[in-house]
Amino acid sequence: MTSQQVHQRKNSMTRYLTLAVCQTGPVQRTASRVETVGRLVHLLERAAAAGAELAVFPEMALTTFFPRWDLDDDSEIEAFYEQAMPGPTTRPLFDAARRLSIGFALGYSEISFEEGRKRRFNTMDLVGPDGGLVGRYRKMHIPGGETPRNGTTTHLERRYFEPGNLGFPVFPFGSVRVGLALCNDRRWPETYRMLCLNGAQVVLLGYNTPAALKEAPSLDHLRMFHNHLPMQAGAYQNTIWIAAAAKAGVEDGQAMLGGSCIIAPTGEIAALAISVDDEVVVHRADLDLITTCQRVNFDFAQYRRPAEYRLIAEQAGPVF
Ligand code: CDV
Repeated sequence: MTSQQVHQRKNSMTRYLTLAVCQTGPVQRTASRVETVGRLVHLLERAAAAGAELAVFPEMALTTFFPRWDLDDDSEIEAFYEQAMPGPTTRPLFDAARRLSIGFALGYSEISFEEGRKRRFNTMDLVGPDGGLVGRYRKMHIPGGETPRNGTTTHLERRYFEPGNLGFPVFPFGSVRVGLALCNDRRWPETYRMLCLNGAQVVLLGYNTPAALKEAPSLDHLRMFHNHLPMQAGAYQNTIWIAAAAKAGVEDGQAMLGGSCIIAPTGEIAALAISVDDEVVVHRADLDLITTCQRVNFDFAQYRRPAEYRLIAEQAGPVF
């Protein structure tokens, strides 16, 4: 067997999924949905041209990150939400997925009518390469408050969204199991562990993180570190690939962090965005690395002690 044949044989035995992170620059409030969806379609085309099979867009990719504002008028607020996915203006993205034969995950603000009432969720949909819905996730960890706190950054997600009610689902994407997460979810180890225990091999994550917070300016220099740290730990400790797409650049006067990346189950950043603008980052993810990392340290079935971890599920915070 020639060395090329050995290489080809090794490749055919190794399973890969080519991932794309579609970071966006700012989406200003003045931008129309048609204009923004056009940008996303262009990013998807670039991802597909680079060989990607699955792409992820940021949290609330269709609009400005409006929870930075103290808004009361319902019609003004609901202009940021989607009542149908796909709807007339988002349909071109689904058509592009089918045309390009690429899947994607899209974060957006969702209005749904359930249990006899109108409900608002911070949502991410996973769409297959046929343009069909594969699965839906609704953000679990909703940060901020319902009213502004004096002198600190306004972050009113809890006014605009209720916590997710769909658990931490994992969906089949071809032969790969994919979980979804949104922004603040990435800071909580429970997110990754729940997705891992549900069988995820790849987690797609979208986020909107301000580059500075008035609560603690002394920590501003750590914003990027605190962005990557929990995702790298989450990937390593749960032996998963993570593809995380940020909103970046100055959006309606607020600088958004960026730092979109693809992280391996080793905890290493395999690919990283270098701009604070629309950018596509691609990496051919070696899925066999998952089992290698499991073999080295994380044979869960053998070593985990679930009976000893009951407090994690029963108690929210420390009791002194
Ligand atoms: N969109 C978010 O969930 N943002 C939060 C912060 C900044 C409140 C985050 O964890 O990045």
